[in-house]
Amino acid sequence: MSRLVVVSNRLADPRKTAAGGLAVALAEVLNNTGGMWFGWSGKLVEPEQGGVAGEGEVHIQNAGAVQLVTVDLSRADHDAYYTGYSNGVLWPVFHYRLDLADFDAGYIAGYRRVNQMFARKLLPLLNPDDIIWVHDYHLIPLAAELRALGCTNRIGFFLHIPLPPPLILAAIPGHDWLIRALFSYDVLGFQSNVDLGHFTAYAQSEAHAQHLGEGRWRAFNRSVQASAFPIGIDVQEFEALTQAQEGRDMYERMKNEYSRRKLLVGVDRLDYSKGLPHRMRAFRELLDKYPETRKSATLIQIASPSREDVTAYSDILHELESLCGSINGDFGELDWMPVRYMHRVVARARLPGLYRAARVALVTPLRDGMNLVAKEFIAAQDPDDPGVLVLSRFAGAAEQMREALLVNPYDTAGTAAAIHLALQMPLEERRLRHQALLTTIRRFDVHWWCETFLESLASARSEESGTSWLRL
Ligand code: ADQ
Repeated sequence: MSRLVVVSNRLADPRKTAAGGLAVALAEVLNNTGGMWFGWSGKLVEPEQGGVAGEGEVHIQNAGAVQLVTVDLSRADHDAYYTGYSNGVLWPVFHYRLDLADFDAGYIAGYRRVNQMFARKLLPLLNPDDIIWVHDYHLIPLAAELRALGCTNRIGFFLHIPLPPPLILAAIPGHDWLIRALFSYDVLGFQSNVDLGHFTAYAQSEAHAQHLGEGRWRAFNRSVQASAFPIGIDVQEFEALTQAQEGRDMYERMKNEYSRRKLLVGVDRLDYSKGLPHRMRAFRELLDKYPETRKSATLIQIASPSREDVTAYSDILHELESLCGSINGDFGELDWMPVRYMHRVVARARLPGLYRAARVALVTPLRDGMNLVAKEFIAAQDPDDPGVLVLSRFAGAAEQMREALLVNPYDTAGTAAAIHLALQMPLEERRLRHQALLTTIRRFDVHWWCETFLESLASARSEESGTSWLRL
């Protein structure tokens, strides 16, 4: 069996519960193949500490059978590659937010420099038959840089965030370079059929790619297999967390605390793609339009700190604080506060108890690659008395989770009406919807995702024989 090498911007220690389902699932495959996980160490080296652009010290440590290999970044590289190009250009544009993109011409050079450095550091550690799986938008050009150094391994890429339509992509200076770089992979994985459709539309209209059938595309002297592989969660692991002591304690505490009210819950990273202000406006509309929900509904909104050095993120923080404050100010009573907002991370072991105690989950991003909170909420429910998922049609998860109450988060009145419906939904309908959703997330769990992607990558090579990798 070939060794698996996973490359991502950051690594999670697979031995820790806090790492979450994705890290656990990847660790399982990495463990089985004695694999390697490669990425940024998280360490920043300032110029006065000797940090030089395009250079970084490599650290190697073992976690069981898995080798963790990390590279430090200089301040200049971090600012251009991570804050600048990845989070200042690719993240907003891929989430359809051209208005928030900062197209500083210097960022792309730093982005390329770090991808080149990763390729240089990774190449000597590779065996000829290793399978390489690259993750996410930080590392789009990595395969092209590895190929330029002579690497002939199978390389796959999975994009965790959405891919926008060609006309939005075309706003990025250098978009043709980015998409051309995707053709250095053997397999491309997207979260949804919508994203896949955007890739193929771009491939045809801008790159004049030729369709070879069954999802294979040829352009720039290379062919690539492109498919949708919607990411899932580890349902069994999440159910076990729900039944564990901490999960049960949290559930009991929440049930007692909110015994007279119906609990609504939102759990997100504090990111403008998650639609938090829109959600608060819809909740306000609910209290306004449906007075019976006052005093009977409480929304707990957890928003974990994220990328606080980017201006758009501090703007969203202030907007959210002000919206929550005004809802509580206008509707709150001595014995009831409509919104409990917390700007922090909740320990992973406690999330299932919180989800299970909630009657409704609000997962209403403006755009999201998948959104795993939607799936975690379903996995944590009591099948005999389950809560209801209110889900944005713009989350990748909406493609699979049709039995949720799908909403348009830009439509404040429509979202408020859906939340009202969710709060009123009879038990029988809640059970039926939950059962259908649970069946889907069980079938397409994170193990399915890993296996189908890797099977596709393993079979990619035989079809590809005879192609010159180096002609790019
Ligand atoms: P994220 O945007 O980070 O990931 P998401 O899928 O919503 O988004 O959440 C990932 C994990 O973070 C979940 O396990 C969730 O429980 C946890 N989490 C989120 N907020 C939290 C909080 N406040 N406290 C504790 N835990 C929290 C990107 C894409 C998504 C895609 C994932 C996986 O943006 O669209 O689903 O990758 O591919």
